[in-house]
Amino acid sequence: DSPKFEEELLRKIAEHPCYDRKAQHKYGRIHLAVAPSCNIQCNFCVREFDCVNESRPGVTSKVLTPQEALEKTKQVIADYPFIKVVGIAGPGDPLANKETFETFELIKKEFPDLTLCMSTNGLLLPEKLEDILRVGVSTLTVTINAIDPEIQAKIVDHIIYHGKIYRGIEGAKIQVKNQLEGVKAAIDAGIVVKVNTVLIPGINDKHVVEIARKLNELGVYIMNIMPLISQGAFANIEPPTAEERKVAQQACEPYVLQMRHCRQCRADAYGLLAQDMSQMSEKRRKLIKI
Ligand code: CLF
Ligand code: SF4
Repeated sequence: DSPKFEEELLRKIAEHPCYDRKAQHKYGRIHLAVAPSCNIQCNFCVREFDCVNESRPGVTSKVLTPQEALEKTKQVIADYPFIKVVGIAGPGDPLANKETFETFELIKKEFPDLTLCMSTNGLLLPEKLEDILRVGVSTLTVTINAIDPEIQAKIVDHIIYHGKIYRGIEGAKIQVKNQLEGVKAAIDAGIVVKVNTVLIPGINDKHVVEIARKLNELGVYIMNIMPLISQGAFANIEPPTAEERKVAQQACEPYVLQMRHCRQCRADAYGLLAQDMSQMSEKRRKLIKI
């Protein structure tokens, strides 16, 4: 709680392209796709794609080893010094992969000034918080699509927790509890938390304000309401219209700051948010040997 710590966090927010709308045109992020495994099954997820809680479907990002991820970061940062954030967001759940922590340790040693960011489904957040803090993550995204287990049970088919499969409401109760406890503990420990909520018409669209109220209570910094990408078990649910999304954001805004510039990045995206350089020309890729 020292003033210096506060000052440092404010700087990190001001230089984070997802946390500060103004930063998106000035500062970039690099995602390192080192985390292929996932411990839950969301009904909108098709695992040939990156985790849809923080990305859009495409081809799954190529998984890198921690060492390869460090090399890639060195090359990219040399070319794009405006990148201030190193994030791990998949292709699966970062907390379900030990490589996530190995990678952050390597990055922190080499680039102590960069902000370390992570996006997770939150199932393992309470038990992994100590590791998250140890490796120096300061901005954390948790995808919370419901705080009511009855609704959550419609969104996630099952979870795998401590080696056991829990389906439906039983799994939903464990996940929601861990997400909320984990978010609270992370904020208490000084991490700046963002929450992603996938807006699913007919499932959680009437529930998002209740989520926002809870986020306010917990001290979440910013909420990102993302449109459903209709696939998997939810292939028949129409995604929300831009207008429906806007209405949801407006309803939540009194409780928690709204992010409206999300690009649903790939797990291996880098550069400015507006220019997903992982999808740039082959020529350019070859040039920087990625
Ligand atoms: Fe990546 Fe996510 Fe960190 Fe940003 S993305 S882990 S908070 S550095 Fe940003 Fe991309 Fe939207 Fe994510 S625009 S998908 S919100
Ligand atoms: Fe898929 Fe991400 Fe859900 Fe895991 S957390 S099932 S990778 S959308």
